Order: sequence, then structure tokens, then C-alpha cells
Amino acid sequence: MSDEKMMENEEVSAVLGEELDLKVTHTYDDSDIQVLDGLEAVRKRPGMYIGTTASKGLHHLVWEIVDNGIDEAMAGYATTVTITVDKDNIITVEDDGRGMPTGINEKTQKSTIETIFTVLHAGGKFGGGAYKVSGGLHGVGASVVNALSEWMEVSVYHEGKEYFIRFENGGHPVSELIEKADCDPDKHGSKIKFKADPLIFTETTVYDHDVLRDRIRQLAFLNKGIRLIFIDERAEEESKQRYEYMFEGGLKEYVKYLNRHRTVVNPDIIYSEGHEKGIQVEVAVQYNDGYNANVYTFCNNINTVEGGTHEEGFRLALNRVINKYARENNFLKEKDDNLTTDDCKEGITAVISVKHPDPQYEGQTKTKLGNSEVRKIVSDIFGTQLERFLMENPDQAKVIMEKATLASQARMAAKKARELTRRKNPLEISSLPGKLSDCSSKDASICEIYIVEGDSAGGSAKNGRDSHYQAILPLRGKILNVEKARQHRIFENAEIRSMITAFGCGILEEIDVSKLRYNKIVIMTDADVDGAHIRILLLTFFYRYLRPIIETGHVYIAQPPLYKIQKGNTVRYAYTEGQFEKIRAEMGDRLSIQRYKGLGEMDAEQLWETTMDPKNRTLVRINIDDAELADEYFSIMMGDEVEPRKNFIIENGEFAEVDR
Ligand code: 28F
Repeated sequence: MSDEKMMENEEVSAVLGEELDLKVTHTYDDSDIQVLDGLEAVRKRPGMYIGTTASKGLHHLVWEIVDNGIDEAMAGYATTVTITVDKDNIITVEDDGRGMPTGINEKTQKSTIETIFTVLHAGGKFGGGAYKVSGGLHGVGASVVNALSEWMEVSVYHEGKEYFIRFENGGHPVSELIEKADCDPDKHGSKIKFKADPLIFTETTVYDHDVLRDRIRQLAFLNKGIRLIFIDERAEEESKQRYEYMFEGGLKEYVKYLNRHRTVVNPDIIYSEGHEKGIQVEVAVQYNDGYNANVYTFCNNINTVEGGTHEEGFRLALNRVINKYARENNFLKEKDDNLTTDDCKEGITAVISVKHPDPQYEGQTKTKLGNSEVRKIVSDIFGTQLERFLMENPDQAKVIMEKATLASQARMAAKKARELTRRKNPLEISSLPGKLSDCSSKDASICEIYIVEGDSAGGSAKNGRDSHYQAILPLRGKILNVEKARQHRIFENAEIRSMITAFGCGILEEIDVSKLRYNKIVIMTDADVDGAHIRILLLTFFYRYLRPIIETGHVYIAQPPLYKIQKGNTVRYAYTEGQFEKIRAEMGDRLSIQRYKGLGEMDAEQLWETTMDPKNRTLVRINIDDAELADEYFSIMMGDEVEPRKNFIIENGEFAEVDR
């Protein structure tokens, strides 16, 4: 959309803030054309408004509407927001708030409701000077959802009347707002029903049950006291048809939930809440016996993946208060260095949520909070409460102090071990691990590295590969479980050291993906339980130490065939049991069938043909959109508890998409 058009639409939306007038006229004029132009612009370039028209964008429609219901509840007028998805993937969102204003807007000469749903950027400021605190990343408003819907119906219940308006074909009102029926005089609220337009969402119009449920549960944690109900009429299992979430404890319950599979160190969650200069702050913290930190930050219910000033304020307070307490209570001696923030964060699970009337987002994906005043506000509110917690709970303070000082000692040991993994000069080939059979090309954009389990498979891979762009790194036996080991042990591990040197991009906070020596890192393991275990160990290591290479889509899993089916000179390979049945049926009888138990059973040529040749192979790209889910995945897969692991494996196959 041109800037000019945007201006026009903003002018129209500006009138929404003004008092409502009850004149009932409905003429067709210039503003109608403007309005339809605006919605048409949304349909022409949906990506500009909702980021993508793939599954993520489809779900965005729901969040846009749900956010408005949550705002009404956060403003104190609604208690409950109900989200229903029916058998045809039609979404209904309903709240029990005041109901949208049913009067006429003076400037547009149309009902406020029609205006909200047809004028871009209408809404914005909420009635009564309150501000919109929720709102998706794009925060585009209900009119965008309307523009991208095949149809939409809006009902308002207010003082014994039901008001109704319907839009079709991307936001065109079928009639003006009507008083449709009488209703229970005690009923009040807004209801929006819509069908995403398949002409726009060409990839899919089917909502993902887990995505909806997880985000709705998260919104309930982030907005304490609000009841969120999720109804999925498509679900066959009764336990998946209805969920009701309401957390009086807010983030305290969120942290408890995040730590549910872990052994916690401080049984009482450190919780603080406060507001200053119109900015609301809520922080909850609990340590577990692990070594990793899981810190989730939000602004206006948006997951600020890149962190920002709220996270900085949190880190400042954590460092300052823990060091102060450690010194005053002799956990640190005079000669000792201060604990680093990372020391203070070992094993921490923390959620930080701020609500800001005018958030500024920065960073590559606009998920980094930039408002500088937030730093001190979070630091003050959380710092005061943390200090108080340590004073009032000396036993829990003691374990936290011991944990941080142990982390500090381990860090110093790790520093020594880690120096050994750093390549002095990235061009210095001699420093590459001896086991690596590198490729000859130095053009990282075409290079691939296969990480192969075992020497015999490593041999086949080495002989079968195209050595121009394919490198092979064989691993011996199981690699270290990084969830269960301290850093210095991890850096002493030979397999891990060879991977770090081969990749060449550094690790942890020093990582630089642009230095990665291969475009594709391919994990190639046997198609059995041991192979799956090694794969998980490798992915856990990547997730914890090299996360950006996963996030930027460089990590793949090779799919070796399960069967070789031969009849005369015809050879075919099956990669799944289903494929095997199909091929067997197609090829008839007198077949010679080989079931591969491991990569080692394939000779070099077969391995190339089935698993490494870009013309035939299937690579599964690993992607982790949701850090919380990924973390849950790894802590369940690698943790001590057997039962959740079993259930998890049964429920979730693999989190991955297929790619070539
Ligand atoms: C199903 C999703 O969208 N709920 C909403 C309200 C309530 C008001 C409102 C909404 C007025 C001038 C914009 C009512 N009474 N749920 C929802 N509930 N919008 S959306 O007002 C809109 C503003 O411009 C409301 C008094 N003030 C506000």
C-alpha cells in the first residue's frame, strides 16, 4: 500500500476516538471507496499485514481477535474469553465484556462496529483512555482479519438486545448493523465468527489444535485471573474437546508449569509484581538442578525472543542482588571475583512479562524490546523482591548461593577446556579434527557435513560421497548428554570438540553463523532406537550450544532407507513401512527383500544413491519455532523421568519438516 493511501486510512481511523453520535443515515460516498480500497490493499499484500499466508498467518487471525477480548478483560470488563473452532475450521471468539459500541460514528456516518471492521488501523486506543496492552506482533486489528475472511459475523449483546452485522468476500458488509433480536437483559459482550478465506490462505485453512491450545494456555498464564476457554469441535478424543484455563497465580503458575518435569532447588517461587509510569511488570523465578537457563520474556503478551530492556533489567538485578547477598553472607570471600550473571542464571527458569502502552520493538525479527526506561523499572521491582526473598528464606537462599558459586568454579574450569576448542585461525586447515574427511570446496554455501555414527558407516560415507562439497565426520559411540554434564566436561569431550572445530562458527554467545563452514549439517544415524538416541543427543547439543544454526535452518537429518527391494535388475528402496508395503504390492512376487539394520550394511555406492545423492535423498530439516516447546522436548527426552518420556515419544513423532 502506498504511503498516501495509508494516510487516508489513518485519517478515517482517527475519527473513531471521537464521541459516538446516534444519527442514523447510511449513504454511499467517497469514504466507502476509500474503505474498500484499504481492505483490497490488505488482500493484495496480506504478508505486509500478517507476515505470511502460511499456517502461522492463519493462526494470526485468531490471535488478533482473541487479543481484543483479552484487552476487554484486562480493562476489567470481561471475565472470560471463549475460542471455538468448529468442524469446518470456522473460528468463534466470544467475551462477556461491555460489547462493542453500537452507535453511529459521526465522520463515517456508519456504525462504530462497521467502521472498526472495515477501516484499517481502527481501534487502536481503547475507550476511556485505557490502552491496548495485548496485540500480536503485527497488531493490525480486526479489519485485517475481516479483509482476509471469506465471511465474518459480529454480534454484540447489550442491554437486552443482540446487534448483528455480516461481511462477505473480504470485508464487504452485507447490510448495516441491525438490531437482530432481544436477548437476556443480563447478557453482555462481543462475539466474532469468521471463516479464513481459502483464496488467501492457499496453503492451509486448517487450524492446528496444539498451536491453538498452547498459545491460549500461555495467554492465560500471562494474564492472571482471566478465564480462557478453548473448544475444539474437531477433536475425536474427549480430552481434547474442551480446555479451561484460569491462573490466579499468573507467572508463578507459569514457572511452576515450566519446571514440572524438573527437580527444583527453591520450592517457593520468587515472584514480583509492580508498576511504574504506566508500565506493568511481573517476574517469576525458580531454580532447578540442571545447568541451563530458561528465561522467557514478553511485552504485551508477545514473546520477545530477542530479549531487550526488560531482560537486561532482570539480569542487572539478579547479578547485583545475588552478589550482594553472597558477600554479606560469606558465600564469596573478599578475594573472590564477583559471580557473573551467567553463574547466577545456571538452572534458572524465569518468566518476565511487561505491559507497556507504547512498546518499541527492535532487532532482526522485531522481537527485542527497546524502551530504555523499562530496564530500571524491571531491575527495581524484581531486585527489591529478590532481596526480600533471600532475607526471608535463608535456607533457599543458601542453595541458590551454593549453586551460583559452583557454577562460577565450573565456569573457570570450562574456560580452560574451551580455549582448546577455539581454532586460532579459521583458515588453518591443520587445526581441523583428524577424523574429519573434509570436502575440497571452500564455498560454504554449497558445502555439507555428514555427521555419521560409527567408523564403518563413516567409511562407506567417505567412499560414497561427492568429496567436492561433502565432508564426513564419523563419531565413535554415544556422544555426551549435555543436559547432564557441566560445561568443562562438555568441552573436554572429543566428539564435541571435533564438531565445534569442524563447524568453525564458535559456540554459545560467541557464535557467528556467517562463519559456519557448511551450509548443511546432516545427522546420519541408523534407523533404529540407538540411532534415534544419538540423534537426540546431537540435537540437544546443537540446541544448547549452537542454537542459531538450528534457527537459521542449517541442521538436517538424513533418511536412510529401511528396505531394499529387488526383482531381477530392478532395485527400489523404501524409507517408511508404508512405502515398503506399497512397493511390495507394486512389484508383485519373487522379490528379494533386504531390511537394513544399520548404515554399515550399505556399501559406499548404495549409501550415496539412497541417502546422500541430492537427486534421490530425503533430508528432514530441523526447525524450532517455539523455544518453550523445544526446551520441553529436550528436558523430557534427556531427563530422569521415564513416564513423561514414554508418553512424549508416543504423542510426538518428530518435530521436523521434510525438505530435499
Ligand atoms: C470477540 C473479541 O473484540 N471485544 C471487544 C470491546 C469493548 C469496547 C470497544 C471492544 C470505541 C471507540 C474503538 C465498549 N464500551 N472481543 C472483542 N470489546 N471495543 S472489542 O470499544 C472500541 C473502541 O473506538 C468498548 C465502551 N468502550 C469500549
